[in-house]
Amino acid sequence: MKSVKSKKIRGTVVLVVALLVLVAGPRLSAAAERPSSQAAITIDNFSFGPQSLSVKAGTEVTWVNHDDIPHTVVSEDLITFRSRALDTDESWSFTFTKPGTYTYFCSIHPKMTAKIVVQ
Ligand SMILES: [Cu+2]
Repeated sequence: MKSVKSKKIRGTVVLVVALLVLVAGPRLSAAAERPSSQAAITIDNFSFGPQSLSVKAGTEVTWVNHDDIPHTVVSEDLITFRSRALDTDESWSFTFTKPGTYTYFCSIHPKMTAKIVVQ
């Protein structure tokens, strides 16, 4: 009789573990897809601040335009990232997944440049 009882307990433990995997599994994988951290860049008086920002791979960087004229955020190679024109107080985000140095500029005012260093 004792062995039947312990089998029952073992069965319950297996069931609980299986339920935990079912419930927690999708949440764990969703967490892995989310940016690991976040950083912000302010656009003010025709400049990006900070001019140079170091982040870890997986960081979501958000630019906010505080000027009263539109600006854009465009990677130097014109391909890696390219925002729409951001009006006053509008923001735009990009998640950097690969290490490297990303120089970018405003396509409306090309003298506005800055860089993101991804580690
Ligand atoms: Cu601009």
